Amino acid sequence: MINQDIIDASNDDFKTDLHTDYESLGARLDRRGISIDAIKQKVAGYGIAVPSWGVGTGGTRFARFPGAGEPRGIFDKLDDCGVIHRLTGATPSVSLHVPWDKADPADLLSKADEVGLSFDAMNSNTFQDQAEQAHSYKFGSLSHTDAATRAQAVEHNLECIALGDKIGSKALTIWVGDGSNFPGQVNFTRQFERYLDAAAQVYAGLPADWRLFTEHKMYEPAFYSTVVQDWGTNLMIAQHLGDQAFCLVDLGHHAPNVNIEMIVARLVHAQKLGGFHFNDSKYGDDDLDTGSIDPYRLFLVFNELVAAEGVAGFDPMHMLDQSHNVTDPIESMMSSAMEVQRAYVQALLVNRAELEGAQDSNDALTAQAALKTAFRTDVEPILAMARLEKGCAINPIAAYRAAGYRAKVAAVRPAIAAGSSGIV
Ligand code: LRH
Ligand code: MN
Ligand code: MN
Repeated sequence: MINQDIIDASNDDFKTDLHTDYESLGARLDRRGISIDAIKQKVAGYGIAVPSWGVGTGGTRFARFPGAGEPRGIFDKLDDCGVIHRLTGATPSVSLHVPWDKADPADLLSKADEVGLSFDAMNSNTFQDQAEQAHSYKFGSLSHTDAATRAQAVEHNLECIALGDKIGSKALTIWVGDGSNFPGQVNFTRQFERYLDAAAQVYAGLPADWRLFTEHKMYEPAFYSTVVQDWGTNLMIAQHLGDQAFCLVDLGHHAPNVNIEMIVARLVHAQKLGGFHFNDSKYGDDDLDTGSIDPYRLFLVFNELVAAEGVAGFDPMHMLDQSHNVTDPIESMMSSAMEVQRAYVQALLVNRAELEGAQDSNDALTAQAALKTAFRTDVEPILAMARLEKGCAINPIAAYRAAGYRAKVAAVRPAIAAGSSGIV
């Protein structure tokens, strides 16, 4: 889809400057006692999963404005995800959403092999009704008042595990929209108990080497209360279910100004941090591009993650989860994956001895300066050099545009009529 000649030609435009910039940054980091090559090696080995549902143009509950060459199904989505990884070298795996991506496991595996990807966490969907299902999720799924509806939701999650197991996935992420829209509509306690009971049935079906991630979200689609509304409830769930259960933190699922990096630290302490859905937000679950609104917060999250490296049992999975309304989704996801890498590298640059010394002596100004020094470092030459050495693009967006991929797929994928709505 994107041949090496195009990448090489694009890289020729940037190579000379990159070498100069890499050397100059290397000299500056050397003065701080940091080996630029060691940092480059770490980021070269760092991967983030992309969401299959992110390569189609998103939408809001008001409208969706489809772009050209929208993927027709999971196999086109995998092609698009392959392009993201081909150019950035940063996204070796894809997270599937079932039933949106349901397909023959052998076909999924051979397509993934063809485009050089593997499968990350599976995601179940009990927030929408499907044509063939017996019971509606209008009033909830795993926490529904009706036992048959809960059983159907449990069964669907087990089906996601069964599919995932055949394609090499090792985790299931559950997010439910269950909640209520009116005070008094539900009994908070009974609804939560029903959820716990159903989630335990899913947990019981996990293979021994799998993890179960539950994802909290403050509101939406239920606007008065949500059954798994915050990290406190999420932690209770993970602790209730057992050792294979962990909390997933979607950055967009908190109230504005909530201290997410501190939530991360608490979950690390509890040994229950399972993974992330990276995105950014201004108001709510906006699903904006990662790092587009508050890159400092993303860095602060990574500062906690780097500080926790080496802690026993600490192995969170990293995924993007965002929706693209005004950009080419492939471009947005490439740039977002690189923003995640940037935050990671900046966090690696934090002088931890200086930070801890300042913390211990209550020197707040020096402590925050230690973070700011790392955050203000332009680490782009490290990321770009890691890409170049992998045979990927120094400037993935430029190479992507030069390749004309969107026009090529638009020629074979039928245009989608305007007016359809929904998140995929
Ligand atoms: C819910 C959510 C969850 C879903 C995805 C489509 O807002 O973040 O992760 O699976 O969006
Ligand atoms: Mn999410
Ligand atoms: Mn979300």
